[in-house]
Amino acid sequence: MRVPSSPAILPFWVPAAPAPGMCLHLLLLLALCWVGPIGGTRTYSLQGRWKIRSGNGSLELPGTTPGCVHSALVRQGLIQDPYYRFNDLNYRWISLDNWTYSKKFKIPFDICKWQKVKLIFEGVDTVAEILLNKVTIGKTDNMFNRYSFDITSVVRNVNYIELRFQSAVLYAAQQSKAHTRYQVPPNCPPLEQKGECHVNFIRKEQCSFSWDWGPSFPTQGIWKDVRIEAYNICHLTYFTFSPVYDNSAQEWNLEIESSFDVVSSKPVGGRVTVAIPKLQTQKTYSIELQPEKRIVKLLVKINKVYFRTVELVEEPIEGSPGLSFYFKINGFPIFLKGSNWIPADSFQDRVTSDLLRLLLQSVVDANMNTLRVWGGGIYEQDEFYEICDELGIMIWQDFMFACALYPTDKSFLNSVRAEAAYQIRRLKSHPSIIIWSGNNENEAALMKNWFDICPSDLQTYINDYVILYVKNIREIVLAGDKTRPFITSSPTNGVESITEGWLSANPYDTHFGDIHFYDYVSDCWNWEVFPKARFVSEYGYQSWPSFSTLEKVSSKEDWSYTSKFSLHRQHHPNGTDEMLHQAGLHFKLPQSTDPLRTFKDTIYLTQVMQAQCVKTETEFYLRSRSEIVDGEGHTWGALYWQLNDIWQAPSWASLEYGGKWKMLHYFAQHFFAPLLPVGFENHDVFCVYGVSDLRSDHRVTLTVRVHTWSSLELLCSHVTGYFVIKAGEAILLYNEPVTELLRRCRSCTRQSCVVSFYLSTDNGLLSPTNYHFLSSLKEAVGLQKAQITATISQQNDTFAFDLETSAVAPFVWLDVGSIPGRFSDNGFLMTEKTRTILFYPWKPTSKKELEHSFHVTSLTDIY
Ligand code: BMA
Repeated sequence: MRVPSSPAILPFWVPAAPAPGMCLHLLLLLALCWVGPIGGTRTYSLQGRWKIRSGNGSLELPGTTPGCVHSALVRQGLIQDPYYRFNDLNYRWISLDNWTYSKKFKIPFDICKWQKVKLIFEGVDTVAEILLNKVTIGKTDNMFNRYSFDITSVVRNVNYIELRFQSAVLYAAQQSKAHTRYQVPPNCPPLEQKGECHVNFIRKEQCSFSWDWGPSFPTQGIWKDVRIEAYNICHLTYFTFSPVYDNSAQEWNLEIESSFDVVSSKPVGGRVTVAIPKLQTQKTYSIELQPEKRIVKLLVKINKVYFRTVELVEEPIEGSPGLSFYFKINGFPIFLKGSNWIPADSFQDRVTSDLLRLLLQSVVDANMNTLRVWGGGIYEQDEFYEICDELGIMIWQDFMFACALYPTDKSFLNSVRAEAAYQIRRLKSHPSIIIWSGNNENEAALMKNWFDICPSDLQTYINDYVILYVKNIREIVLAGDKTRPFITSSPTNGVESITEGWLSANPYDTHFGDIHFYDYVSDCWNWEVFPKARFVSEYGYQSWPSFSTLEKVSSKEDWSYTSKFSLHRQHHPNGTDEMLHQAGLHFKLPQSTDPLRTFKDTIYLTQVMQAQCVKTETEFYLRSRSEIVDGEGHTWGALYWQLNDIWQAPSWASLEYGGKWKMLHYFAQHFFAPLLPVGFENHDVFCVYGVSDLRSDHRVTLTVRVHTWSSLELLCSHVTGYFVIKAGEAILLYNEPVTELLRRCRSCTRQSCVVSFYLSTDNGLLSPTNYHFLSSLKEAVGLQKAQITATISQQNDTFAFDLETSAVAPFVWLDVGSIPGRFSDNGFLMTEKTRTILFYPWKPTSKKELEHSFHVTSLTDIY
């Protein structure tokens, strides 16, 4: 008898924000008992030390598995940190070489006693020929696939294994060249990205050939587990499950799928016991398996508990052409608020459990409930999804295709088919995943003709698109998982795209599906520039990471906004100018005569600009959920681009490489709060909406305050009567012409005053305090240089920063450099003389260390 892996299942699973519901972890155990001779499995891990050799043998070094060549070279001191300065270019040779991994090993049990022996790779990156004892046993060409090779006839007690890799860059070029019938664009990334070409011809992390926020490091190596499995009679190769609701019996069943390799030449009889101890559920089934590969499906009735359900609702909306696009989780409409996830590092072996937990905890701490695992990266590690299950983070899971067209020749399709089937099987038991999506922006790329395709050739590419995402991936998804929706692309028009033949003339139609929206030119403080769409799954603005993050990978001569280094790290064409343009619309640009000071001030200002822009845009989407204006609205999702960074560079991220929170992340904590007042102007009328993601209706009052820039004394305050905000709703609570508001508050002008406001419920709940600027801050009158001091004290595991200011201070930014941790709030508008902010360290630190590293900046410091 043996007990295979025992994944946790999470019935009645509720997304984290706003109020975590009951999340019950159940342990599912599958126990097998064969009738007849004793079977069994022995496993031997091949993780650990391997030998790595360069193509011509000039370099030989030890390497660790899981890992890659770059990491091995770093560990041996043969190269520096690949992220340091221009090392991405200096180390390009590594990915252009063809490396070999090898290992001699002795199996610690008598291999002859086993009928079947398999070599299993959970992940090979990417193109390799595999030899065991000098015999080729197979080839790999897809880093997203799991490979299992039968080595029964080749394996001995002492063995020599080799993986002869081919450079991913050279392989991609070769594949593209061999595709002679027509080109499959894009050929190469924009020059600014300093990347490699033809990434669409290899099933490898697409951004590893560079992206507009990331470097080119096309790694080679064994990036996941590798082991030998030996067994007799019969072997369970995997088991997975999904909850299925039986409508007629009105009860839940657990559909368990298990796959067996029956080695015995005769049928094998046995018993399978499914046990869920927490539910006191245990059932035993008798099975008989014929020789060869067998799949067994069992249906187990589940009492008492409910499972997470998901529904993507696309239905007509009154007063609006088109269809809705929103998610119902457990029967309740949920506004998806969050951001987009990219790989946490170019070298996956550096992504530790601690780092994953830290990044995902930051998602929850910022009141997000959803992440989109973007299609240009990787299907994440098991642990990523396990943590999301646990923390209640919903996942929009893309398939790994992005911003490109793809070939559909037989071998490519076979590889993708195996990848899709495997990933569905691996991931479908995670309740955190709520939707599968075929690709990132490839419907848009075709229909908006990003790659200048001749109209007469378009049909060829459309056919390829339908073959890949509809006839293959979609079919595999639907066959493997009936519990979640599938859409072919993001953005897409959903069922409207299907009606138009799977590709819509305008995938950015605000009346259907999701959209991506980027506009770096228009004034982001003006909400009228944003689309009133059903669901916005990408939007954002760039900023620079903090100086303490950049300092680690740069040297003195790099520390200016226009240095060679700064330009090198900016992969988005025109990105540098766009940030300054947007910041310049509302702020004075830093002018210090000290270049280092100007650099630091500019970093600060780009973060202010980004935070303010994404805030305005997100708040617009949040308040557009309950209304239709000119046929548009009913917005039920806002996922900004992007959550995290892959290295230290300017990007759209709100978390820096390593996890430090940018100002935007602190802002997200506010604008994604479950109860939020949103202020804005509509033709000189100041309006406030109340937005609620609370689970029940609430009686609220709104407090509106007016402050003058020139004094810490409050000018005036007004509290409204009671309003009821229904669960999940956004309603107008307040509107007053700005002139009247100013007149009421003595000598106020747009330039001299600022408005703040918050909601309070009658059971004591408070929203964050929000604010509205009545003019650009470069025109503000009365702002004084604020002297802000902090007294730091330790309170158990946290530290209190007691702040005192001499004047009203916008965008107060507390920084403790490289000390890992986050503040309870940051980047805030300080309108009161004192305020206490907490610092939550992620590693042990001391008051002394914090005092030493502490620095505070507010807007007037950079003027
Ligand atoms: C979208 C994303 C990414 C990109 C981002 C910013 O296109 O899907 O490809 O990084 O915009 O340009």
